[in-house]
Amino acid sequence: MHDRGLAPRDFQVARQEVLSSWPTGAAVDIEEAMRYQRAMPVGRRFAESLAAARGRLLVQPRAGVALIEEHIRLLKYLETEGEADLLPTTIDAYTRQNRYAEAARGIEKSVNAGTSMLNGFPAVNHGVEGCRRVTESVSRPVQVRHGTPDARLLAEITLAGGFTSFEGGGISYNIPYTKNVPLRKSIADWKYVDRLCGLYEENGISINREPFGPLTGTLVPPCVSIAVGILEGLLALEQGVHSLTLGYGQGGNMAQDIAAMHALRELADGYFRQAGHDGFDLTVVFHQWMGGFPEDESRAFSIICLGAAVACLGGADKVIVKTPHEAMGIPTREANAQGLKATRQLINMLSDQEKLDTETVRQEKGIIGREVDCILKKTFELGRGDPAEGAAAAFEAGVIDVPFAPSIHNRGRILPMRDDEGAIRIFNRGSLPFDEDLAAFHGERLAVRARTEGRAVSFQMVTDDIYAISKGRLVGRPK
Ligand code: 8ZB
Repeated sequence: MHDRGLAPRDFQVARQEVLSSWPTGAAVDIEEAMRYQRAMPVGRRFAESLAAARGRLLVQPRAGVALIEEHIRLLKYLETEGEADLLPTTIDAYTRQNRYAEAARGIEKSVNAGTSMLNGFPAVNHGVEGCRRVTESVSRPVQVRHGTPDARLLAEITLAGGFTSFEGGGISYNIPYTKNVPLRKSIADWKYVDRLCGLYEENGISINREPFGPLTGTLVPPCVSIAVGILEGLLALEQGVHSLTLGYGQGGNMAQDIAAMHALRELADGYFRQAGHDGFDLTVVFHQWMGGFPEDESRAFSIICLGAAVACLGGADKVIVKTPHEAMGIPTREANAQGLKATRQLINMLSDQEKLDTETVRQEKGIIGREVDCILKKTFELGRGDPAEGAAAAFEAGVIDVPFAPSIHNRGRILPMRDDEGAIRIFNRGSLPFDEDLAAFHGERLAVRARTEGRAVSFQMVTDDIYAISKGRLVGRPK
């Protein structure tokens, strides 16, 4: 197998630079951090909790506020009142952009205001000791959730701070989140993050890694999300990551969503083994609807519960929950717990039932498999077998194309829309390397909808679809 692991010497040089780039970096002593992690109770370890749950669907919220004590109270509430299995720490937007001086002002303002003036927890500013106070205060594993293209310092500080899982990837935390960051730069910076996790791993400390599956959360075809997840998975495994969770965001059509979850697990497993990896621990996470929500809380619960059902029927290991406040912004802790409880009720009721496996689900899974194979075959050709070079070249060529992404390094030429049953299909495939049969399949499905609605397939359908769910429907039908 080709060894693409970051060279030890390059990694050491980069670490010095990263740790000296902001004062709190100096407190990271990796030997001491490993001793600290090794002494943590197994109940607060993410990878071990995922592995121990096999078959039982775990529930996790998103949450993060500016101040340590306030953040601890929030997590404790979600753990006790919300009965969350796994806890998050959502990082604020300044920290995600490495703007630590502004994060510091946000902390100051929050102290003065007596409430959070940041949209998440500024972990870099709070430093190793601040992070340890958080992770030590709860009895569940805590994951870092963010959206950071260069997360090297954030990873150093949070892993030394007792976090045991780290979300993101060089593609999924660049393309949907930034405008100008070159893909080759973010992929290189994430090799550092994965190598850091790999280093902990080699020292007997498992750190779970979770690429961000939903991407823009806006009519993303399953094949695009899955292809990116597999590439980021390969990049993580190459650096020595062992516990890997790949994600998928709810699209809305149940058969397609269930099929996508099964396809994600099976395809990823196949590609990883084909690349010579084994002994990895792969789990899958389902994200409840990442698109626009209605303001009406009862209607929001309906979307949350459909997501909970599909997560269960699709065999997810974990579900990330939304809240009835989604349309309004950051939820109160009470609303957050409500989302958790609604999800839990549904999961409990479905867990006693047999999994659904219909002909339609099998068909959808077959289609997704062929699509992903087309995309990845071309990607590996372009990269001569290297997933990093392949990913960069594939985005340049539009072989991978994420709809509605802000990045200039994404072609943005594909046009996805819903078919007559609400499944996400592709109207204009841009440069996605589909064969003729696949292209024809998408066209046929969209023609059925056009007939039903008595209008031609057009960009108007895309716009209608984007707002449909928040207006109470799945498919954006004409009035
Ligand atoms: C890409 C993820 C977006 C989702 C939620 C948003 C949205 C962001 C926080 C948060 C609770 C926070 N989100 N920041 N939820 N606390 N600090 O992530 O509402 O659903």
